[in-house]
Amino acid sequence: MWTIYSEDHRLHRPRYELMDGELVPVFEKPERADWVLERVKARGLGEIAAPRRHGLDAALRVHADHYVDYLAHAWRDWAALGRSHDIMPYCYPVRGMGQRRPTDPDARAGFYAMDSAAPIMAGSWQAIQSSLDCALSALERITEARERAAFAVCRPPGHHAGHDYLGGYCYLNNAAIAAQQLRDKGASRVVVLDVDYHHGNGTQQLFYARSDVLFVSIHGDPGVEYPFFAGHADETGVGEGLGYNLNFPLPHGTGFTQWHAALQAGCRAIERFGADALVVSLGVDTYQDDPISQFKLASPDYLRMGETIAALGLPTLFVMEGGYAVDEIGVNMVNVLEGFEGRA
Ligand code: SP5
Ligand code: ZN
Repeated sequence: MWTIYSEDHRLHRPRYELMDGELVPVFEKPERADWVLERVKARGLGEIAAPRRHGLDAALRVHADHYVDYLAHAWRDWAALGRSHDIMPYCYPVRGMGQRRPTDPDARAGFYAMDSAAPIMAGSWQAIQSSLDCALSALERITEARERAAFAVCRPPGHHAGHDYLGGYCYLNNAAIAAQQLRDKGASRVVVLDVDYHHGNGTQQLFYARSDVLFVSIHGDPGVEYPFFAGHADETGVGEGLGYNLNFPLPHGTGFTQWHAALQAGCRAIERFGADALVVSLGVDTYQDDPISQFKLASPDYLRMGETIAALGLPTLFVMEGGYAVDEIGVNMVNVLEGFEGRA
């Protein structure tokens, strides 16, 4: 399958995030994409191509225009104050606050954030756009070149980003935008399958009231894991969307047997749904040595993950999300794709 990759991801390299009460170097770093690309080459997965520019129309189908405008101009307004460190929020509207859209740069940083883990720096917006361009260009391998599958090396990732907020290293929700694009290009029913270790709260939010996009997510139990405030099993959708949101929260220490049972249950629901196309939010932070996660998957397990996803028989777009064990991220990510292609 084709891989779509842009060098522009390097423009986004924030310095710090908060972990255990301490500022630490960001886990979501450019080397992640380097290792993935290297493995794609080493395994001869297929053609590697740069994305074409798509503009923002597709993003505006799922994100608020004032939020996208914030992403585009946040750094300019921040730098105008003479600041050179990454934009990081420190004051957030909570219950009952924050109906009014603020103009102050610090207020805006908090207003548009779910957490402090998606800093913005000078080159971020260009990288964010190139990440989305990768997803949309990879999607065209399926919708226009009529190929079975494609892989987008998206950096920064997207699945924590919601209608009007960033967070968890995510800014534009690449997978959700691709799913909406599939609908807009004629697919009647689309599935987003999220296998990242963390619940894809942004994707869930965007399709929560809709029956045309089924969201299935397997992730660390939000009772004890980020993003805490979404991803519970009783979140099954609302209104028209009731029954079209399926969460599989799993405990810390979960290994592949238990994880794969959840995937198979998710796949049965996907088959019942009768989708025309599948978008996979492909995070490999389920890996046993991931530095911020608590599942116990081993590298060969990712081959089986890919096989099981392939058995759905759907046109499939793979969108890169998390995975922070940089030594193994390439092997694990590409194992899913090779398993999918039946090459292993
Ligand atoms: C795309 C993606 O995978 N985003 C993940 C963002 C996670 N941010 C919060 C991480 C908190 C890590 N806590 C680890 C505690 C270890 N002592
Ligand atoms: Zn994750």
